[in-house]
Amino acid sequence: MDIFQQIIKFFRTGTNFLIVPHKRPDGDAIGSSLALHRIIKLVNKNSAVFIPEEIPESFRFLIVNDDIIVQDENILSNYDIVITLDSSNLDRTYVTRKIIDNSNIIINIDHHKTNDSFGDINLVMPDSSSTCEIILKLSKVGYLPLTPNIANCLLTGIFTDTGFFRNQNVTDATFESAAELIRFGADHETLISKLLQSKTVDDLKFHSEAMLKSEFSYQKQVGWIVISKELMKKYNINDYRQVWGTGIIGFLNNISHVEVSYYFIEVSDNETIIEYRAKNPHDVSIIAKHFGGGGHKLASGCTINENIELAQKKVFDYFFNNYSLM
Ligand SMILES: [Mn+2]
Repeated sequence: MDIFQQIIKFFRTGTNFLIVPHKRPDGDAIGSSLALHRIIKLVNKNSAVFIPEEIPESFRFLIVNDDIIVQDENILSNYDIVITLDSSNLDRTYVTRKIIDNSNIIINIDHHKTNDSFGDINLVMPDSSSTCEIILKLSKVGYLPLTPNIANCLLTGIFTDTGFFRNQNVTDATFESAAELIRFGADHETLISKLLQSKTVDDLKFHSEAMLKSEFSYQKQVGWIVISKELMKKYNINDYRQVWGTGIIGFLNNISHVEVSYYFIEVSDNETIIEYRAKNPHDVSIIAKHFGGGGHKLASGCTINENIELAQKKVFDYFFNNYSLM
């Protein structure tokens, strides 16, 4: 039996499902989680989504009233089947020891090529644009229900993970998936407006000042921006996770001579997140993985438990010694 059929069988035989996306969930993680959650409920099974942090403001419009999103692990009801979405390794998910002990099986559905197949069942499709595209395929193979609300969630993940069809992960299948979702009732105009045209004045001012701080090296092929807590605070970014919503991450790649760009985000005195974005043929997943992170060839990230200056030093030391590999 192929993996699709194996997973679909669980939707028939299982009873209680727990859906777990990756930490700091993005559009693909949230979209695929909400979509699969609703699909499972429509086939009359119990399902809950476990996200123990605030869902970013920019994706909250996707949530509908009867979605069950649990923030506190202690109030999770019974579950036997855990499905992780869009996570390349177990550490990237919110799955805890207790969740592993309480469940019978972990199904890992993902599209990161760095996925280490941590599940009991692994549906990993690195050629897929997004986890949402895999969920669409799963629903078609299994004749599972697709409503306009589900289609909206899946199209959101395709939009955000492909940078609205600009990234290298886009294939003819991506456009076909999007067309199919629109036929199932996804409202692409509303999604584009909610996802792209919902920034605040502070977001744009923050973006401008971050650009003024950009630096370049290596014949200007490498660009980076250091995003301090102070800079965030100046523009009312009270939570570092809002930085992604401002559109600054990856923005330096709009410059013709930039091949690779880095974004250092100060989380605390001993925690720095680094996001990497590249143009073909570079592969920044190598550097993210070196520091315990993961992601894709052209978009990856990691966390370094150092202050922002030391984190920069570590990344640059490694990067400039290994640039030819990337
Ligand atoms: Mn994804």
